[in-house]
Amino acid sequence: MRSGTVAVIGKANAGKSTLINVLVGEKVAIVSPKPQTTRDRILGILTRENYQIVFADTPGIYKQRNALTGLMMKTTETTARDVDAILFVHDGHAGVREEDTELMKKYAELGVPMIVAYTKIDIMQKERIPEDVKAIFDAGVTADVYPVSARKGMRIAQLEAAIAGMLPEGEAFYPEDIVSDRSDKFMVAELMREKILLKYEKEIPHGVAVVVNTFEKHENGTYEVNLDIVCEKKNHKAILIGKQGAALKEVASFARKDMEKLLGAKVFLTVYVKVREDWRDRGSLMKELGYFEE
Ligand SMILES: Nc1nc2c(ncn2[C@@H]2O[C@H](COP(=O)(O)OP(=O)(O)O)[C@@H](O)[C@H]2O)c(=O)[nH]1
Ligand SMILES: [Mg+2]
Repeated sequence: MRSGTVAVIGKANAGKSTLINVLVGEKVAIVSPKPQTTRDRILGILTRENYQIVFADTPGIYKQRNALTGLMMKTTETTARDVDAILFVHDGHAGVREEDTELMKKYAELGVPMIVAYTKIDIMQKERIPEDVKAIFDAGVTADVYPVSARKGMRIAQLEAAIAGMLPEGEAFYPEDIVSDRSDKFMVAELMREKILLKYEKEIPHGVAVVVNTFEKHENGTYEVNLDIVCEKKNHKAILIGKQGAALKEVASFARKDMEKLLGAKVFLTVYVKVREDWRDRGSLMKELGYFEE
């Protein structure tokens, strides 16, 4: 038996969370076309007969802009140092630039085995793949490169085998039916945040935190969920709610459907929008909203 933890590293939007979801075979991390979708470290666990891979999804590599992105970058850095292997995810569709190969080298040199997943090959010209792989080698990156598509599930089995091959011998750490280290309550908040990321533009989704106040299962099997969407500005609140509440009603309804899929039961969802001025710059407020410094 092999087992170990794999840090999933790469730029914002590279496709890290999507890749973990397909490897694990369940949605353990939310996904959106916007950067800063993943804020916390989340574990996704894949158990087979001969190995257990514990993927640590990370917020990705950021320039520090405020206390939240600062904490997100720190989460990425500490995760990369404290694992058995690194899976560096590169968006192949975006091309290979020097800054990309420099980043790959930086992580390859940490002394932890690393491979590169070159993803999104479903939306790019196939001819470019060998040229890019060569460019990565020529730049001096000492890691094997695996072209894949998470969205279309292309070449995922090869990537999985390569990742398993990097892990040390050892017993499984988690029971085989566990796919995530996060609670249903956490995932419910994340699903709400995902729908906000998908629906609203610009600063609005990045300034939002979701706080679950009630998460209760009733005797008849249904769930009651009450949550707050906390935003940074009064005008953001107005946009979030929309004309006669139409926008909020729509996102809440999308989120509720996903929550029902996750929980396998009917969900009664109540959502309030609250304003906490500039919470992303205030450590104490961040803590209150569920973002901790460890
Ligand atoms: N076409 C395509 N899009 C992808 C693929 N993987 C991820 N994406 C998209 O890329 C965006 C960012 O994905 P996400 O997993 O949130 O990236 P992360 O920030 O690295 O975790 C989302 O819109 C995904 O749907 C892929 O293999 N092919
Ligand atoms: Mg992510």
